[in-house]
Amino acid sequence: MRNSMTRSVRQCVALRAAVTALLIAVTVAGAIRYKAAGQQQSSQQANQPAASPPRPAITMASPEDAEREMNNPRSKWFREAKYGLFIHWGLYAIPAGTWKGQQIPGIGEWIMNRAKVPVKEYEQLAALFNPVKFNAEEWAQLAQDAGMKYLTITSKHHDGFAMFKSQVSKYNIVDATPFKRDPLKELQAACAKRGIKLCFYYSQAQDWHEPNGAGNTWDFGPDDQKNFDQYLRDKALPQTREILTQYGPLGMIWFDTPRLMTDQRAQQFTDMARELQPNCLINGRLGGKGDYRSTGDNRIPDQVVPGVWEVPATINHTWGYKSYDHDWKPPAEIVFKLVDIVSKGGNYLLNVGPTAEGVIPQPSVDILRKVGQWLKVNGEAIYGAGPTPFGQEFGRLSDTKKDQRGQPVFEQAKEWRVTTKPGRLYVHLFTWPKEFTLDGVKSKVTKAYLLDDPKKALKFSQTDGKLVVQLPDKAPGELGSVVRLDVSGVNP
Ligand code: FHN
Repeated sequence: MRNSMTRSVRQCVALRAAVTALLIAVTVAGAIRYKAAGQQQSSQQANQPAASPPRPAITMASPEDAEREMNNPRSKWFREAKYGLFIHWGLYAIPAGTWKGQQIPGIGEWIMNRAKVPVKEYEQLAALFNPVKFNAEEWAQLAQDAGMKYLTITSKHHDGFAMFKSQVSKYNIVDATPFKRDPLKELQAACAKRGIKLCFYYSQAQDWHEPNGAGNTWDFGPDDQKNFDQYLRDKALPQTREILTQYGPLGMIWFDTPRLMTDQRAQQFTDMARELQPNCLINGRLGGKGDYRSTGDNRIPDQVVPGVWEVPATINHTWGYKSYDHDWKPPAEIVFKLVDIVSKGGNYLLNVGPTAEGVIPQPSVDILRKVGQWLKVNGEAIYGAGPTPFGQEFGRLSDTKKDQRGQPVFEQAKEWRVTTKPGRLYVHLFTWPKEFTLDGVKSKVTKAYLLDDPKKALKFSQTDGKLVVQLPDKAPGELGSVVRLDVSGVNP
């Protein structure tokens, strides 16, 4: 084990420069195309079969922009939080993936679009929406037990239905359903009690309920023949004002799929948010510049990405509840992804899709709680932690395998990751060698121990930048164990 790990680390060091150079070239070239596509990749994915070439996970920022993102006081809490709960909840939880007896392929919250359900039919779901089991305290408590520091919930998704009391449109949960309660109000109180930052998703461009909103071509014809500015004026902007004024301080507004959005249109939202809540973050999918960037859905970059960014991700394969999607990612995979993302400099926004009764499916609850237990022990290596100073641990470009564009495929390695804080390196181990060898550690290691057993110092030696840490026979953590290295001097 030791030899193979040492060998693979050495090989990786040798290849690191070449890999990085190639990756930057690939990513930057792809990023230009991605930008031109207006960050609509995921909705395109939702509409297109697999034929189009793979896109890079994220738009790269210029060094100046990345620096600006990192120094933005508004995003300080976000840069430290690292892990948030995404909740997609709306009328689509009623059909739960099935329309008129047919299972509709794709993500659950897109059912109206995928099955081309006319507005007049879809809106009848509102009269059936009565999530009597919804309990804001339980949801916020779950986020807390899971170790998540912020909660981002759909206030209005593309179906156009507001999950909050709105004066702008009667098509909202208080006025149009037998439930009559405002779940976002209840969540505001429950999150505030626990110090969880409340954030609202708002679909600013797609609104399949409105004749002039983007996206509904089956009822209202092509988007380019719509009066999109009127839709913005009559619904999206005034509803954005409502969510910015009715729920106290928000952590952020999470806009999405900026179809038809121009810089000028986006600026109206930005101006409103800055005026009403100067501390509220704007994510990267408004259509103009946000406070940080989102990756594509479920897309984790291959290497460290400078700046501030977030990976929105599903826990199964859908965002909105689908009764027959039981393919849950196990806790070990979620922990690995969380560590992987943090070691590359990002945040992880992990989604659950509650049912029409207001219940978060039990398997997702169990998974989140298990990851939360891991974070109780190892959280200091995640919250407020920075990316790795190494990079060889991520894997390498294949010598033989090529993707559809003829570019070498990145072969991910999963043995270990590193996160950092000033004076500390956290080595996350996902396999368990007898001793862990790390080349290229220039600063002096003064102490080593496992976060599972902080009182027991681990033996180590360090010669010419090569560090060897002796490990106990058995891994203490079921989902991954973390060795903390205290170092003096500059990392690594
Ligand atoms: O179309 C939406 C989708 O339904 C979901 O909300 C995701 C979450 O990131 N965003 C869009 C696709 O990227």
